[in-house]
Amino acid sequence: MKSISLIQFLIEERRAGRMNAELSLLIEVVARACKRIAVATNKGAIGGVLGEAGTGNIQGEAQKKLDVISNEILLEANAWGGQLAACASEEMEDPQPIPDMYPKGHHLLLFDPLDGSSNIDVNISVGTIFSVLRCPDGVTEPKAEHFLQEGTTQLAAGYVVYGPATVLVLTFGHGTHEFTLDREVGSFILSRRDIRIPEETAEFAINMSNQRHWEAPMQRYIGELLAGKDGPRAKDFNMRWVASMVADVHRIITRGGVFFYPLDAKIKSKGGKLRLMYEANPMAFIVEQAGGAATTGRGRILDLQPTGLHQRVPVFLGSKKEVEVATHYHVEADAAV
Ligand code: AFP
Repeated sequence: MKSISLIQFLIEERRAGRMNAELSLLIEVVARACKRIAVATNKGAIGGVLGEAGTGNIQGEAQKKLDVISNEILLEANAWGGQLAACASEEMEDPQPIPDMYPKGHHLLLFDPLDGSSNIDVNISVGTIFSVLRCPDGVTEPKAEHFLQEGTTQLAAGYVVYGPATVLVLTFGHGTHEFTLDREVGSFILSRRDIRIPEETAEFAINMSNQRHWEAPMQRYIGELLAGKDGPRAKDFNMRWVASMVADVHRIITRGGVFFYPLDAKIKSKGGKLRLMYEANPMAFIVEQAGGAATTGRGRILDLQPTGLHQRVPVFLGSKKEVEVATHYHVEADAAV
């Protein structure tokens, strides 16, 4: 098969009228920035990039050096291109405007610059997650409220996994596609087009150590999976948990499965663990475009009206059948109250 680079793929999508020039340039800029983050993460201890940065972020989390480095790489790369009106990041309380000396574009970019950073020092896959929105017409100095758009309005979403291979997975509403970084050439090459997630699966991902804090419907659902073929589901299920959402989702994009970070008594006051704008929404768009499903346990994630830039939500995503069963148990329990 003749190899198709990301740039060629984007040009073909533009010619087919499925995306405009400004958006495809923005995707190229983000992909190029992620190549620089891949170089930084690959250096590990000999690059002096492991360990704590000594600073904290808006989430009250200690920042890793690579959290800060990745954030700066993405901000710097996207400042001068002319495709953006502003950026927002997991690592920054407020949106970052585009410096006045550079032309402004019509897009807003949100990102988790380094997802799974608690895994960096132990050399487990981490990643970057991003989401692209349209900047509301007439808005020249975007504020947080201008980013609070439903996930259904995303123009593009993607993630890069920095693992044994560096892989970019992307959607802009016409299917979900995978590109693998050819380190020799320095280009992302199309490795899978129009990915489909199997509707059925026998593999689930959840942090089991939180079990005692889960709501009753989640206890029931996971209890039935663990009961296996002798239980009500009459099928054995296997479990995986990397604790890097990008890696857990990439496994599901690759071979199916279901991922949960449900609401539990420990995080109830926060509304969940994972962030809506730069974790749940982009992953939901990617998964749905690959034939999967993504809910909060009570409703479709992409239909949520955001209320805050760093808002947290419960996340159920992956193979459609299992997301539907788990969601049904929650909706049914709520109806019975
Ligand atoms: P960090 O970026 O702080 O490591 O958090 C990773 C994450 O947001 C997501 O990638 C994982 O799915 C989830 O948190 C892991 O949570 P637990 O540490 O509770 O397993």
